[in-house]
Amino acid sequence: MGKQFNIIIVGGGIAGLATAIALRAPNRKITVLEQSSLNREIGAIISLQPNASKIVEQTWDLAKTLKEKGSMADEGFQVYNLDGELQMRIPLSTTEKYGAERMLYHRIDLHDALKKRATSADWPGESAEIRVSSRVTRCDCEEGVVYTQTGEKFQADLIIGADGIKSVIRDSVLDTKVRALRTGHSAYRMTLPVDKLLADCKTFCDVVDPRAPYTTMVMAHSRRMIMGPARNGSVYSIVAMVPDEDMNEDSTNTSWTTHGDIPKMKETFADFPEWARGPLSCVADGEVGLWQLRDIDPLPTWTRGRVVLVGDAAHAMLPTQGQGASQAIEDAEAVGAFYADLDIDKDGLEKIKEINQKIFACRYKRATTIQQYSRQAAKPATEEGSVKIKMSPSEFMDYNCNYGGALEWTKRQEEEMAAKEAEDKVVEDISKMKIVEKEVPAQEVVA
Ligand SMILES: Cc1cc2nc3c(=O)[nH]c(=O)nc-3n(C[C@H](O)[C@H](O)[C@H](O)COP(=O)(O)OP(=O)(O)OC[C@H]3O[C@@H](n4cnc5c(N)ncnc54)[C@H](O)[C@@H]3O)c2cc1C
Ligand SMILES: *[C@@H]1O[C@H](CO)[C@@H](O)[C@H](O)[C@H]1NC(C)=O
Ligand SMILES: *[C@@H]1O[C@H](CO)[C@@H](O)[C@H](O)[C@H]1NC(C)=O
Ligand SMILES: CC(=O)N[C@H]1CO[C@H](CO)[C@@H](O)[C@@H]1O
Repeated sequence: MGKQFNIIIVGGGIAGLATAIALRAPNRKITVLEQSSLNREIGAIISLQPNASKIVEQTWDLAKTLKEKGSMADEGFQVYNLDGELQMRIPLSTTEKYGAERMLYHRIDLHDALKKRATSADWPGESAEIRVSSRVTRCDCEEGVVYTQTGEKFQADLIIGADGIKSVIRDSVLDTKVRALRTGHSAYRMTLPVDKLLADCKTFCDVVDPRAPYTTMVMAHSRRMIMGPARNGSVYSIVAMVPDEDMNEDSTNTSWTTHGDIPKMKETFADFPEWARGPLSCVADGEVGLWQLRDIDPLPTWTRGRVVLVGDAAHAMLPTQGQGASQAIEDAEAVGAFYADLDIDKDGLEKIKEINQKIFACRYKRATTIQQYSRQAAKPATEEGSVKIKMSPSEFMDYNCNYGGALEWTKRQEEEMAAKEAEDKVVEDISKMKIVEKEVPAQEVVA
């Protein structure tokens, strides 16, 4: 047996754990450095789009584990307007079209399942080790060294920057401080027991069955509520998005997450249909969080030397498409696929740099397009003063779901590129012809 392939993953969130799973193989040592104690993963529901749920449930074989925890396949979208009228109802069984379902999980359940899959000896490949309370402060990308706050130093052949939207690894990769940007949007988040909704919130339950695996949205011009169930329909999650300036809270508080003030939240949504406001009165004080939503601009690169960025560190995005975790999982699959054949006995730094570039080239366009679309989808949903919704939630479904993994995607991109080059050549030829045409009268004028 030859040398061991030594990998450090900075960050034990969804991106970091997923990458640990994807990289697991014999003779590889994977260490995840996580700043927190990993015990306080925040609740609420997270959805995975079909391409990502396929990776998690089928490729990584976690369907059964997640089912036991109460995972639910989302059966569709329904959208109501400010008058409380149903605007559209789109049944959404994606299996036939995309080969997997859009899944709804409790965030804690998904995180736990990934953690176990990365660290348990029950799965093939060497299990990853998670070191908690290890806050990384900086990284030497060429040497492959990370330093922790407590003065520890770790060296590896490959370093994965999975340290989220405030990534410090990103700063080392780009050699500059990249700031998370305020997007002008905030979101109230709350998770209610369904039993409580059924007992205390009858007007709401008459319109929406909180146990049914359906995503419900109420869209006003600039505010919206997005809701759905998790854990076999026993809990119900509500995200209420609002532009910062429409929020009745003190928006001078620049903390990213604060305690949401229920009376102020209710004031902000006062013109919403009575049934939709019901749950806002059902929730207990202290159970509402207010998040200021931030994202980052597309980065010029995700890699330098032995380091490659994944997840929010590479492409933090607004939650309007519910794609943050899905894109993190697709990144992880890509890292696993491109590193599958690395032979650490033969391949050195040059090969690692080359693979990291391939990962970036494969993932950049798709993740960036979805990131930009998530920003665009945060824009007002109706024309000012109108109740008609211009945004169709099915619009982007095809693009979101049409992804068969990193290698397939690279092949497809290359084909598209070749097709585009051929097309550009035709366009170029045509434009040359036009220039000639235009030059003729000009010459005539001169003459
Ligand atoms: C309101 C809201 C709703 C969302 N809803 C959805 C949804 O429905 N579907 C979806 O797909 N996505 C959703 N997302 C996005 C999703 O949560 C993230 O995009 C996804 O979890 C990927 O995260 P990550 O692992 O890259 O980063 P994070 O989850 O931020 O994890 C980063 C980890 O790194 C650790 N860390 C950070 N810095 C350091 C350091 N210096 N040293 C060591 N460790 C460090 C952190 O403690 C953390 O554990 C939502 C986000 C928000 C804000
Ligand atoms: C969810 O339902 C499945 C069966 O459909 C069951 O096996 C599982 O134990 C349930 N889990 C929870 C948390 O309710
Ligand atoms: C801002 O929010 C934080 C977190 O909830 C809180 O501790 C702090 O007191 C708030 N500051 C102001 C000025 O409201
Ligand atoms: C879930 C899933 O994998 N869906 C689609 C992903 O993309 C490929 C094509 O690239 C489709 O064939 C899958 O149906």
